[in-house]
Amino acid sequence: SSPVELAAVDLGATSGRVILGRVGPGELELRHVARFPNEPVALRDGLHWDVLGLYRNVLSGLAAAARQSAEIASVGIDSWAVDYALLRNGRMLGVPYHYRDERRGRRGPQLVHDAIDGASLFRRNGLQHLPFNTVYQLACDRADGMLDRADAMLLIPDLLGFQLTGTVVAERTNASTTGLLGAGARDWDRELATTLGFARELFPPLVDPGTSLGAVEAIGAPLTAVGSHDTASAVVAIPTPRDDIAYISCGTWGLVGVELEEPVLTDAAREASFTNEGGVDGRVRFLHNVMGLWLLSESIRTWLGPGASSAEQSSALQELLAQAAAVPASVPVFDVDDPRFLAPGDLPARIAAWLGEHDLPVPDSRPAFVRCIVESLAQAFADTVATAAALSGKRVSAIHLVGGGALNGLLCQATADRSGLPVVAGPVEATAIGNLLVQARAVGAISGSLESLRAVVAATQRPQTYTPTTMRETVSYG
Ligand code: LRH
Repeated sequence: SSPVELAAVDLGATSGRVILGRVGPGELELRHVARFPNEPVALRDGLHWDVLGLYRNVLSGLAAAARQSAEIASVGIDSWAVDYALLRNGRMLGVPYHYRDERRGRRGPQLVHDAIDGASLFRRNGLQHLPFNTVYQLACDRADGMLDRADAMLLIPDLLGFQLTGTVVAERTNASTTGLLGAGARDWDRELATTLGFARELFPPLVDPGTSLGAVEAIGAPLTAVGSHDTASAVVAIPTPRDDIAYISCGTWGLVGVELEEPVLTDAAREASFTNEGGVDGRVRFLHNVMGLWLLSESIRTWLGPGASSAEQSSALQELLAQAAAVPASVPVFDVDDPRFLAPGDLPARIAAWLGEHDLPVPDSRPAFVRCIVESLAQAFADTVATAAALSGKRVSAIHLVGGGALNGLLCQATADRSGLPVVAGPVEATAIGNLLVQARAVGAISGSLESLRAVVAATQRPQTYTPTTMRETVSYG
């Protein structure tokens, strides 16, 4: 088979991109075509995604891709998980909410747990309790009377795919983050939906990654379902076929875990806040959501004020990281997973309050603050890798860190030091690569198991290895 050109649309919580890929056996080349910010909008009723702006940018990005490529064989879309639009007769009912909306986060779990307790829910859906899981958000919509008129619930990539093709489906890896798929069978849990008062028709037919979803007329290529949950695509692109590794998909979130064949539905897994999300090819992504680079980006946003552009924010971050490298690693460490850090706003003040409550010193400069965040993240990454190994019984001899976090050398080294394991960092564009590889296999340009897709990544990408220095003194909290 000969190489093909494919387009990946990858939407993250802070920015989106359209990337062209040339993929064939042992071949993988990326060309960045478009990059655009993804800025939430606060309305009176809460925090929303600007889905129309995103769709417009996807369309113009795809048009630019079509101009730059002789022939695009397929398009694939992935984004962050859990969020959705409600529709009736193909028409959107309102603007999708952002998972960081605080009010819904407070109401949803209570509404659901009135009908089913957390432990029973975990046994059914295998998901980590996050206050924004789709099941909780839908419970808010139901309480607000918003489900009365809806005849479909489409997750963000499925929503954009529907606008491009008219096809109504639910891609399975992303659907696994709703809390409404059975952990074992990976089909909609109709009984659970009925218990919660959600109509059957809300949930579209499930499709697996690799399914062709119809033509995108604007560019004369078919849309192919990929691991449309960005984390599922990122895990496809881990640059090794080896099994004895843990991964960290590090962007806004740090998704830390291992890949398994079967879910782990034990009480211990639930108590450790582990999740069993659906991976490509039926694998299980057994992981825990660590708060991630959000802690850095939101702190910078607070320090620079609301007027700063995303370019100004990222150059401020680079500068502070360089200064933070000179701060000793023996800064205090806080629990990055405290839910108080979830909502947008003044994070440095909330971190300072956490440290004060735990009788720990508050860093006295911005570089020291940044170092404190980096070390706290690294400690959580290290602890979570150890817990993933213990809960799954899997041997872990290296950590693969993929995504934007791979550019953060301070964080990669701190993770190596605090875990005592080598950290192999990269590729940065793992999500787009996973998206492209699944498309390439679907159109026949490459073939084989996930391991052989990963071998293509290993053969073409150059990750950087961070070796642990002798374990420094590790600080524990709580
Ligand atoms: C990362 C991510 C993560 C989800 C969160 C909502 O982008 O998809 O896997 O838990 O966003």
